[in-house]
Amino acid sequence: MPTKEVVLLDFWASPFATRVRIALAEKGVAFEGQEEDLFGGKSELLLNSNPIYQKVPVLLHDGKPVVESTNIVAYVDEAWPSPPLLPPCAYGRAQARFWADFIDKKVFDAGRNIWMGKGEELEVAKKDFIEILKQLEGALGEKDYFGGDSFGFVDIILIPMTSWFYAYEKFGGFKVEDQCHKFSAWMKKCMERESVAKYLPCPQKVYEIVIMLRKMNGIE
Ligand code: GS8
Repeated sequence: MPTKEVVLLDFWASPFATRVRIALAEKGVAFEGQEEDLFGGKSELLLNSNPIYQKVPVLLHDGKPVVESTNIVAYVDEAWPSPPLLPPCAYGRAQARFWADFIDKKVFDAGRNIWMGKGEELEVAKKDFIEILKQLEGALGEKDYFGGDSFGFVDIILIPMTSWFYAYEKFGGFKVEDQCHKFSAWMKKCMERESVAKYLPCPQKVYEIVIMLRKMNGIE
């Protein structure tokens, strides 16, 4: 059993685990990160605390596990209420949950279709990916952040995904910035935050992981 109050079962390149790191940093909560070896062998602690999915991240709060990153970020917001991440009104919260769910269902898988794709499949994957970013730009509107003036829940769910964009761009032969100006401006604004700058994985290192994943999937 971990003795620290807040322990995160982590993997540095995981955009899902990065969400939790950023959320804890925004709340000023000290935590102990335990890096998992996802390709070598998962710890007993991970297997026991997330028996259903056996995935990172897992947040252990006083030894009690919370799993699934969006669920964990919502838990962090309730357990440490200040500063709030979700909006105060019910409608704003419903909107935030809708977009978090959209991001969960769409962004990572669309990116994988790019780095796994070839020929016509790759062209379709790129088109789909840009379409998703355009839909997100629609949700952002003229606001600085998804929730309005301050960095919040949806920003935390989405920003870690962007550390994989460099790999998508390299394998897809395109630039997000050329096609989605508003999205790129939002990314840059988020990067200025200490929590994001500190915990976002290095895009070049993520690219190396993607090269490895392509090899593991038999793509050269
Ligand atoms: C996804 C976590 C996940 O895919 C969440 O927490 O939001 N819906 C979950 N974790 C990956 C690492 S990042 O790609 C993982 O732990 N994979 C190990 C495995 O699949 O065995």
